[in-house]
This record gives sequence, C-alpha cells and structure tokens, in this order.
Amino acid sequence: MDFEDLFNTPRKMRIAGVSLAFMLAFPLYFHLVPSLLDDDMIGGGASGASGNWEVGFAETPIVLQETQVLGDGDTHDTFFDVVSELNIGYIELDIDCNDNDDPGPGFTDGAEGTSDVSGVVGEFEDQSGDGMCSGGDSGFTLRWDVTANYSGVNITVSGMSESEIRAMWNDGGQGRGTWAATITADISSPPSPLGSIIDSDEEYEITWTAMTYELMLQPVVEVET
Ligand SMILES: [Ca+2]
Ligand SMILES: [Ca+2]
Repeated sequence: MDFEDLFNTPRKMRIAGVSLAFMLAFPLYFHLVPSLLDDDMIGGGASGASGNWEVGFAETPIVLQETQVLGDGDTHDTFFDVVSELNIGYIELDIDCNDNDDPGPGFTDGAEGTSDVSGVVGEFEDQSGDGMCSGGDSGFTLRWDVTANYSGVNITVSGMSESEIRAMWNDGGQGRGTWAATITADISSPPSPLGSIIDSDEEYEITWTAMTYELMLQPVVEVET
C-alpha cells in the first residue's frame, strides 16, 4: 500500500481528515485540561481543595406578623419561636406605625421596645429601640446576626476550600428558641378645647423575620492564556 492508496477515494480522504483532526485534538485536550482544573482544584480531595469560589445565598425568610392597637403607655409582649434545619443569617424585629389621627402637624405617636433573648440558644445581647410613627419604614428595627457578619450579598472568595467556606458561613446551631420583646406605645394627642381626646391610640405592626439560607458555592475556573 503506497501513500496514494490512502487518499484515492473521497471516503478515504474523509477518514484521513477525521483521523488527523483527532490526532491534533487529543494532545491539545490533554494539555489544556490540567490547566483548566489547576492543581488547587484537583489536589487534596473534594472538600480540601482551595481555590476561588463564587459564594451565593439562597435565602428563605420565616416571618411572623401581628398587629396590635395600644393606648398611651400600654405594653404588648410579642414572641417568635424559631425552628430551622437551615442556617440562620439573622433575626430581625421590625415595628412599623403610622399616626394619622392628629388634625395637624406634631403630636406624632411613637413606639419603644426592648428584647428578651433569654429563651434563645446562643450568645445574644438584648437590644432596645424607639422611633416615631411617621409612616413608611418608621418605628424601629432590631437585628441580631446569627451567622457572624451575615449580609446575604454574593461574594467571590479566593484561597479557601469548600469546607473552610462552609465553616465560615455557619450559624453553629444558635438562634433557635423563643425570641421575645415588649413593645410600649407612646401616644401624643393635641389639646382639645372640649376636653375630649383626639388621639387615644395607635396601631403597631410587628414583624419578626428569621432569614435562613443555603450556601451556593461555585468554583471559579480561571483559563490560563
Ligand atoms: Ca398622635
Ligand atoms: Ca395615633
């Protein structure tokens, strides 16, 4: 079989062409793949490899909402029982109110509150807050990070293994139990010439949120050029 016999029909030429393509493609493939998955990613086992990662947070809020109408100086105790298999990013208590009972400006009602974290697993400090009932996102908000420095914003980390990342975004089983707070109403009424009370109360919307999340990890593959 001389050289010409290899290419003397269109079929043989096609086969020769395909063979040539594979001969070129395979070494190129095996040369390229190790650099795509560089040493950091293939060495050290699945959880021990360190490299660059996109870290995202798939958040699911657990929400409890209640509404209370309170007179001046009245208090209301509110409770939020938290159970979760997922990691908890933070716990938030938001009090909103909108005093529109007064005929003119001024005499806006307010809200005060103090937490009681004694029924919660973990090291949490009690907080207190207050704010005016001027509508929108008024009132006040208390927040506790259960996962340290939790923001829920996607970031890229470098030089860390998957297990190190999972250890960093972890609530350590804290934040479960009963979160509690006492809300106190501060009602302000304009003077009335007839001796009647124009504004005697306010409606407080109480919203507890436990923001749970699942880590979304994606290795960043850097193609060397
Ligand atoms: Ca008022
Ligand atoms: Ca009012």
